[in-house]
Amino acid sequence: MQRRKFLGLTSITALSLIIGTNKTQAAEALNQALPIPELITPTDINGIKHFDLDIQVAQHEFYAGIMTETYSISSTYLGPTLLLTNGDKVSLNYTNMLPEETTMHGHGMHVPGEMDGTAHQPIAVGSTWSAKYTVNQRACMNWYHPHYMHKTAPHVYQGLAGCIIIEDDESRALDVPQRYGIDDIPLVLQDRFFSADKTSLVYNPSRRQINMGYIGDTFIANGAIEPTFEAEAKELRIRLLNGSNSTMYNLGFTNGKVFKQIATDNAFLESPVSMSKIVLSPGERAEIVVDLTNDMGSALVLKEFNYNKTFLTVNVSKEATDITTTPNHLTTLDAIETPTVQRVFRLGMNRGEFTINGKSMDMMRIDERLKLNEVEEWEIINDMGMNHNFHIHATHFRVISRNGSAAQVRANEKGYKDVVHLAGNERVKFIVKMTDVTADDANPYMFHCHFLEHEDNGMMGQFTVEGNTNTSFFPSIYNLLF
Ligand SMILES: [Cu+2]
Repeated sequence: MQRRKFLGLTSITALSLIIGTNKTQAAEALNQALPIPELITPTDINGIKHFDLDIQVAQHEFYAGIMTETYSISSTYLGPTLLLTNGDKVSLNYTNMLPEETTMHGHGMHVPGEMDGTAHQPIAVGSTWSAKYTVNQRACMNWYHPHYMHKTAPHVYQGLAGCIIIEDDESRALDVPQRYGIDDIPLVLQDRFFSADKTSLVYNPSRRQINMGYIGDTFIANGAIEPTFEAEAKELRIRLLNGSNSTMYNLGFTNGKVFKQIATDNAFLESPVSMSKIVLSPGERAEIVVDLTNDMGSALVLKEFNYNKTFLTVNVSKEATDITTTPNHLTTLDAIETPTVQRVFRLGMNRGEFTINGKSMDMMRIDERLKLNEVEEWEIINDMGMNHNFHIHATHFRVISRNGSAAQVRANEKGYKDVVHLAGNERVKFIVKMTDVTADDANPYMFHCHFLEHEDNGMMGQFTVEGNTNTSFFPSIYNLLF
């Protein structure tokens, strides 16, 4: 079939294309161990942890012997893991060495508007922008990625994303796996299209793909194609991130092995939830613990079942060097409060542009004005027949109903979330309260669909938060510390 296309071409062109095709067939995925993103050591300056990060053009080996051009953060694809402790004073210093402007947003980070890293805080070519704040939230895994107007999707696609692990006293005291790279691993799940010669990542979605998902034919984990991880015969904690642009992942082990979800986007669950499949929409995180104690010598395949792809093979090949026994009680979450404000957000489309409440994103328009410490109920209504999700910056929410029913809220979405999935024509209600940090008209927060093609094509809005903050989190005063 492929060759028929060449019939009308000159023989030389056809020959070169055929050679190109053969070369493509010869390209083999690098047979490799799962890359574990580096944990970089910050520089302590006057009690502030400085992380220096270079956003750059790079070359990454996905296929044996072939270098693929990427964007990355102080790496060859993706970026290092930033390990933060609740209460840390940090300065994430991003230097833009790309040939174009970008931004770097801390997804899930509870920070003031001017430190949020959205399109309102662009990083000019050759310049450095710093996100400075005091970490003030529970243990979880967040992530950093660009948030540039109309270009979030292509920038993330080229490789710009990294994990932020937050620890606190409670997480450190829990008997859960927490040896990074040994029994506690981040897993950034993505899918990509490569050029025929594998030297570049191809971002060129059609109108249909913008709507229905730009779903690559090659699935990657931490920037590797079907890598393997050598695990100890004990509990293994995997911090899953759906880092794709717009793909729903339905994950599980091919042997049906049951695992426990211990954390949602922004915190531990109160108790682990047992499951054999987990669905994650773009931007969502889930920490799972799989008990490999009795699996010595076996290989477990972590698979994506919607598209029948392998993400990772876990070889249980090492004796346990430190036993953990994940407890049945993990944390106590704050009680869900009674709302005093209601808002409705309808996800739709108008003249080819995605909309929220009939409006496409406008950086000059503030869509909602919130007050600090006011308890709000937001209803998100998906007016379309396609998948969407909904993400709010700088905070977490608690889902209280799905399609009008509290019983339809899944056991594993009862924790702190910052992204919630809505299948076609679904609706969700959640309770949200902004605390500690504010955002003004010049540096507002955003809410949006995290299917990046939808976000880039209008499905996003902006909100401010007004009120008196604790000055220790207020950057203009806090900046004096730097
Ligand atoms: Cu969407």
